[in-house]
Parts: sequence; structure tokens; C-alpha cells
Amino acid sequence: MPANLTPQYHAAEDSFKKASTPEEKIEALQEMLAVIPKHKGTEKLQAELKRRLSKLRDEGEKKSKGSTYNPFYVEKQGAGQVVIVGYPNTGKSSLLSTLTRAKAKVAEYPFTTSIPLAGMLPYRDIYIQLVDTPPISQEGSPPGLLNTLRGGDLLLITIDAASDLCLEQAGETLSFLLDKKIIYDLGGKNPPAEEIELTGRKYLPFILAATKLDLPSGRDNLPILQELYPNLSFLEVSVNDENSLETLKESIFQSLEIIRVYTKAPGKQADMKTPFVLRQGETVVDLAYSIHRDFPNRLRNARIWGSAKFEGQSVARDYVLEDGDIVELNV
Ligand SMILES: Nc1nc2c(ncn2[C@@H]2O[C@H](COP(=O)(O)OP(=O)(O)OP(=O)(O)O)[C@@H](O)[C@H]2O)c(=O)[nH]1
Ligand SMILES: [Mg+2]
Repeated sequence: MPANLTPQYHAAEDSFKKASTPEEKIEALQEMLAVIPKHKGTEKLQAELKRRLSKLRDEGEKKSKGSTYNPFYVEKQGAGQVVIVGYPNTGKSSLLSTLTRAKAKVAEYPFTTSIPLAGMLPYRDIYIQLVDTPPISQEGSPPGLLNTLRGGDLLLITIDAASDLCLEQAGETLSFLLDKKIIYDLGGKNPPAEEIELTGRKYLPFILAATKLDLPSGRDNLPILQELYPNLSFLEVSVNDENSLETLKESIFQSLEIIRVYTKAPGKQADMKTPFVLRQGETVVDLAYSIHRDFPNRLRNARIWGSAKFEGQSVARDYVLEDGDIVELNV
């Protein structure tokens, strides 16, 4: 059967031929897989592309585990990794310094930050990792930054609302992230499951922060930004306004789609100091699994305090947990 490859496929193939780094090759192969016509005639080619993709990924993994230090690789810690991204001077490092104990350099001039820096944000009884990054700009981004962005669980996109150029900046920042396939859609649409499965691509959810809202120009520009992007919601942020930072933290927690769950041994008090962090939608079995891989096999029943109808109610293994639940697991 003829393959009938499309112009989009040939364009992706061209990018693959021109690619000079493993990252660019992976990117191009993912694109080829995403756009290749899906029928019998291309099955062999699809398998070959997948094989090459997985080889490149394996090689990359080996390299990052090797001895060479890669400042753009930030090891995940805590309940989730939030990568701060934006144009120069938009207040990325100021946010990291204000919300965590990390000492990021803050300056009035652009391009102050040259490599990522991580810090831990205390939120309720958990820690969330924030990663400050060097800026993106019209000239592009430092090599390695795309991998830092893709490695995160959530993006915090900063737009300097106080800048005269904030409208251009918002447009260019969002186009950059869409072009590089870091985010999928501005309207909140999810990427098709088929594409994710086939290419292994990962798109990140994002929060959009309009920064420096304590400055009069920031306040003046915000409604214009909002009007230009009616489908997006800009979070009003200023490092000088404690309330705005509290709202930002809450929004980060919600957007990470995580829940905190506490465990309790039968007849004992619950351990309210160290919650287990699960994803929204996860169940009693997922909790058991995160305690120990063998636990789900031994689990007889569970009782819940919190989201259940009555305190201490026995629930099924597939009971969906909620933030703040206390769970007694019986073996
Ligand atoms: N008034 C006001 N100034 C801010 C705020 N956030 C940052 N700034 C100032 O904006 C300038 C740039 O801040 P940085 O945090 O260094 O910005 P950045 O995005 O990390 O910059 P690069 O590392 O160059 O990309 C500094 O002079 C900060 O003091 C804010 O909320 N309000
Ligand atoms: Mg900086």
C-alpha cells in the first residue's frame, strides 16, 4: 500500500535531516509521528520512527545519568515542579527569591539569570519546587532550556504588566511556547490522547502571571492584556503584595492537581505531619501502592475520615480520595 505522505510529514522529515542535536532530532521525530497518516501503508515506517525515537531517548537518559554536569537538568523534589518562564526582566527571579529561601540574583537589567535555579516553596504542610530560568526572547532561548521546561509539572509564565511592551511580550511568549510544543492550546483544550501515546510528547499546563501589579503602569495595562486575550486568565502578581502571593500559591497547588492524604494505623491517631501526595482522581489502591509496591495485594479494606459520608466509613479499593482525607488501611 502506498504511504501517501503529506507535506506536513515531509516538512517534519526535513527538520529531522537538518537537526544537529539529539533534542532537535527527538523533536522532529515526534512531529513526524504526530503528522504521519495513520493507515496500514505507513505501519512499518511508524514502527521505525518509534524505534529511532526510543533509541535517542535511551541515549539521552544514559548521558544525563553520566558524570557530566548539566545545569539545565533540575532534579525533581517535593510535591511538584513548577518552572517559571518568561521574557527578560519580568520578575522570575524575584518570585523565586520571595517565595523560597533560594537566593536568585535580581537586577534591573535584562538577562540576569543564565542557568536554572531551584528553591522549595512551603505550602500548607508540603513543599513545592519552584525553578527560576534564564529568559526566552525574540532571539530564542539558551540551549537546554527547552528540556528544563519540558521536565516540569507546571509552567508559571510571567508577563511584565508594567512594561510598555507587555502586549507584544505576551504574544511572543505564548507563541514561543506553542511553537516549541511546550503548551498545547490557549483555550484549555487537551492534546489528543492518541498523539500523546504515539509520540510520548508531554505538554504542560500553565498559569499566566501578570507581574509588577503594584506599579501604576501594571494596573493600567492589565485590562488591555485581558481584553486582548479574553479566554486567558491573568493572575495579578506583585512581590510587594502578600495577598497576591497567597493567591498565586493557591493557584499553583490547584493547577498541579495534587491532593494530600494522611494515613492512620488501626486504633492509633492519624499521622498529620507528613501527608502522602497523590494526583487528583487517585484511589485507595494508589495510596497503598505509594506506601509499598506490594501493599495493594495485601489490602483488605480501608476506612476514610474526611470526604466519606460519615467518619470512619469503610470504602472500596477504588474509592477516589480527596485533599485532606485520612485513610486507615487494613491488611
Ligand atoms: N515594582 C515591582 N518590581 C518588581 C517586581 N518583580 C520584579 N521587579 C523588579 O523587576 C526587575 C527584574 O526582576 P528579576 O526578578 O531580576 O527579573 P527576571 O525575570 O528574573 O529577569 P532575567 O533574569 O533577566 O530574565 C528588578 O529590578 C526587580 O526588582 C514586582 O512585583 N514589583
Ligand atoms: Mg532572573
